[in-house]
Amino acid sequence: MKKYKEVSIDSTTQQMYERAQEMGIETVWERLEKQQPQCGYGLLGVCCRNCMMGPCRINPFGGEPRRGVCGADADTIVARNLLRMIAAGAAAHSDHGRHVALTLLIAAEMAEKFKKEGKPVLELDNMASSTLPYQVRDVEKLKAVAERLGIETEGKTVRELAKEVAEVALHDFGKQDEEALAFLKAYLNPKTYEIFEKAAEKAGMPWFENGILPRGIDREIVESLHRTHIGTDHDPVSILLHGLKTSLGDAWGGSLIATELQDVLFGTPQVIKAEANLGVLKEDYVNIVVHGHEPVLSEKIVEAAQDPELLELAEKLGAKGINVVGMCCTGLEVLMRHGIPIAGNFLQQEMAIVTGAVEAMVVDVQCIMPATVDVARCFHTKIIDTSPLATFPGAIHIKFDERRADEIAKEIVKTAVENFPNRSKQRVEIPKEKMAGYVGFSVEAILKHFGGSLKPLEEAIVEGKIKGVAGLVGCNNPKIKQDHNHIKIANELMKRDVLLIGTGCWATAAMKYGIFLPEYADTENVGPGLREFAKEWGIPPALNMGSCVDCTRMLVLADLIARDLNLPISALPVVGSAPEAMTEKAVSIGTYFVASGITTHLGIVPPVLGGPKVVKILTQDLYDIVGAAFIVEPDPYKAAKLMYEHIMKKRKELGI
Ligand code: XCC
Ligand code: SF4
Repeated sequence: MKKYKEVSIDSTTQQMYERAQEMGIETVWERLEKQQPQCGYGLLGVCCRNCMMGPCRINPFGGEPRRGVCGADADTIVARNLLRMIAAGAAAHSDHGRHVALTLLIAAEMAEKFKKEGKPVLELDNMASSTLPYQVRDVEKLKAVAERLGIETEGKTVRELAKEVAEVALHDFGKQDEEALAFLKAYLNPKTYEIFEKAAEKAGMPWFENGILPRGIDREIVESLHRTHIGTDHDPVSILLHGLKTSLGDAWGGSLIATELQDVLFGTPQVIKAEANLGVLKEDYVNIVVHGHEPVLSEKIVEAAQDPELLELAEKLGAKGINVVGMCCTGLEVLMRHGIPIAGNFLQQEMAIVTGAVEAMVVDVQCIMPATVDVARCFHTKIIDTSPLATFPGAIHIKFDERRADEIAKEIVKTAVENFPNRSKQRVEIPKEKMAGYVGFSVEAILKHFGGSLKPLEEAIVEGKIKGVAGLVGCNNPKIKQDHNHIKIANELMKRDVLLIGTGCWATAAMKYGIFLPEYADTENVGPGLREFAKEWGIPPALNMGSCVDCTRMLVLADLIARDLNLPISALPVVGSAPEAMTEKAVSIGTYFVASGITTHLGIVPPVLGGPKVVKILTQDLYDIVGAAFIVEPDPYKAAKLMYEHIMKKRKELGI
């Protein structure tokens, strides 16, 4: 068993991990230990199970077997496996995006139906009626998205516009022509577009019509599975080019649609102060943890928790109120928009239950460990699964239906409230630590903060006050001490006057250590230039841009800077990093960052080392193809140095 100090730098995790050990509860760290030694073939990416002549594996030391039964070599197998990871990650993000687009469409159609039934027309036309399960909270954003897409906005009701925008989004998923995605065309600057168009030709594969421009979000994912089927694509170059294309369908399609339409439905984040870490759980309250990814659910849980009848019930049962807190990305969604506290990142999901103070963990999709059900069995906690596509054996199933969102959300909250009397008070131990921070830095909020344009930021970069911008993303991974690399890399970059923007479990990590407080700029972890800039503008030295799908906010921001300077994104002094990457989604994000022109660091070695050609393409050749590539470096200090060097190289190329 590990010592508590080995698993995390977060004292709340350490405390709860120790408690779990005392109670004999198995957690992610024990399960990882039981997996040791992990399969060397798997780690190198050289095993293939794509057909039933296999499984095959290649000798990574150059001896026999050099080929699978079909004749595929190590590079083919590694490239195929990587493409499947990208496709799965893109699928997860994009299916989330589809769900949001469908929700907007359903709401618009319901508004139309109610209108015909003679309900208040004005409210329904504006999609502001409380009879609708989902309303349009940000009409300005809806108009802005519509305008970008070239949809005529004059004289149209909110309802009509919402329907049209949702339809364009849904069309991008299923369209069959060779044109690039409508959303991509609407958001991407022409210089980067041109790079996508010419990428395949540069890589020596002119038969890729339109290069790596994604045509249909679903289509590229399906084609990934097709290409990797036995006996189809065997050239690591074309396999990886399609990987770039699929990931771009995620970036400038699925994830972008998720972010933009969530803003339309739930409001575009604005700067707001909130709190993070397990200390946000409250001893005398009904604690509900919303965990997963889709605010289509968590927004409604937050609403239902304010229902007077449910609050009354909670009081009747001895609670002071209902405390909704977040976990992982859905937590970030409600944090960004409403300042709902976030209890933790990926490796804290079991820890939250170990407090003994959680009445219900309400989950939807992605990054939810099935082990939560086992940990919950040791307490009174109920795991409630809600998505028709994610069922957890042993959980309570209250499946969500957007048309009856309010009713179901209330049922879920009621289930949690009624569980309060089952809590054993003696078995509650909530860590005290929590940290405040400013969140809500959407592109719109950043623009507003800088007085309507990115000029102040651009000038600071040109002057050298800020050397560049780093986008930090991604998960926790128990192979790395929780948050350790997130924080080290962040500090090492800020020391070198690199402004940070970030999302996902990185953002929660940063918030827990106070990095989202403006005061953090006064610490020794921030260089003088960045400190001056942060103080001048009253911002923290790192900006929380939201959840994983909100990585597209970072892309849109980079794209705006690129537009202002009339450059492709790849010319900018920007870098990306996923210091503790874990999911297939992180692989897709890393790939689309690189494809979009942002050189990106991975702190976990992805399973590619068994394919030398693949490694060369990913870490070198891509510079010539898209102007960016991967940096793989597990050591956070070395990683930060390499990222900084990349920024300085870009500055030099720009002559600044
Ligand atoms: Fe999941 Fe999104 Fe990774 Fe965290 S960061 S472990 S993907 S919750 Ni996106
Ligand atoms: Fe083996 Fe080829 Fe089948 Fe893969 S596709 S399992 S390498 S025979």
